[in-house]
This record gives sequence, structure tokens and C-alpha cells, in this order.
Amino acid sequence: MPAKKIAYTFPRRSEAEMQQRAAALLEEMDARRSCRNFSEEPVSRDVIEKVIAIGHSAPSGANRKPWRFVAVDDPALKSKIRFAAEAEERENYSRRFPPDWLEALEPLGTDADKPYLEMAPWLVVLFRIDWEEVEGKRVQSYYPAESIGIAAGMFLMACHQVGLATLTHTPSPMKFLRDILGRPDNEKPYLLVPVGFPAPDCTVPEIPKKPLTAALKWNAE
Ligand code: IYR
Repeated sequence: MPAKKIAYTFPRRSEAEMQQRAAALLEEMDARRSCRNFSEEPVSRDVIEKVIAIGHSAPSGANRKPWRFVAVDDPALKSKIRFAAEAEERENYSRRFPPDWLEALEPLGTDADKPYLEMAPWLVVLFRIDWEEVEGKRVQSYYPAESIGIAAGMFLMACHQVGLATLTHTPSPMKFLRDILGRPDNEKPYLLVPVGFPAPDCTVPEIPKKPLTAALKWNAE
């Protein structure tokens, strides 16, 4: 049966206000960089809960919200994650990455050492849920890949907007996250996001960014 319909309360803004908000938001988001050097300064559980709630507000296929966010601040768990991620990355950098991938990564200066997995006050791990057991029945997710991508994007944007730096880290393979965090079989690790403040001496690579003109076309131009 279709759900009852209720009024959609939506703030209607003027063109001038939209322009001003769009410009301000663009300036802020364009300044976001992936952080690989975190300070150990703590971030409250309260703020983390809110930025995750913002990610969780994302639209999803059939409104199933096919994701799990696991927020980790336990130092012992962070160490285990670092150790396991570095083991996989050592394989990646020394054997598994093909030469063109290593070349693509070169400007970023990344390697198999991942100290930030212990330094960042929080590691937020996203798991993708393709099906769930609800009251003894297997309930399927719809468009889980698209849905969790949207949730992850909104979470990353929320972090930046409230003043938290992030890194989108995808050690590969990352099944170890399920084992270390005790998640069930139907939760597939999707993204590992260290969250915190940049260390005072944090640097980021000075790299060219693809211009918007390369990513945006109007109509059939
Ligand atoms: N996951 C590896 C390699 C890596 C891959 C991509 I694609 C990047 O944009 C950056 C790094 C690592 O974290 O080192």
C-alpha cells in the first residue's frame, strides 16, 4: 500500500540568495583536499555521529539505505587496521599494481606506509549491504553501489563543511576490515575514511585539477 503523503517543507530561495550560497559552497568544497597527515587531536563522538547522520540522510534505492558506517576510535583496533592495510599495500606497490597505475600514483607520493590509520582520531569504515536479514527474511537492496556512493559523498562533504579533514582510502583487498570489525558476511567493505584535523605541518601535493569545462557539457554540444 502506498504511504500516506505529507507536505514537503522546502526553503524556496531567491536567485540572489542561491547565487551567493552556491559561490560560497563552491569556494569551500573546491578547497577540500585529501589529508594524509593527521594531528592526534581528538574529535568528539558527538560531531562524528552528526556527520554520519548526514551521510545516512542520503537517498537510496527503495529507501533501503544499504550501508553500515562503523566509527572506530579504539587505538587497538586502529593499529590492527593499519597493520593489515599496510600488509596489503606492500603487496600492491611491490607486485600487484601494474606500471601504469604506479605511474598515475606517482604525483601523489603515496606508498605502503599508512601512519594516518593510527594518527587520525577516527576511522569511519563504510560497508555496502547487498541484502539483509529482516525478521528471518532475506531483504534485497536496490542500486546499492549508487546508493552508498551518494551516502559516502554526502558524508565527505559534511565532514569538510563542519571542519574535519578526510581521506578516501581503499586498501585493496579490504576484506580484513570485516574480520577486524566483526561485521557479518553480507557487509562488504567499501571505503575507509580517516577523519580528524590536519597535522600543523600537513602538506598536500600541488597537482593540476581537471577543469570543469572538461567535465561539463550543455545539452548536446
Ligand atoms: N590504495 C593505495 C593506492 C592508491 C590508489 C589510488 I586510485 C589513489 O588515488 C591513491 C592511492 C594507497 O592508499 O596507497
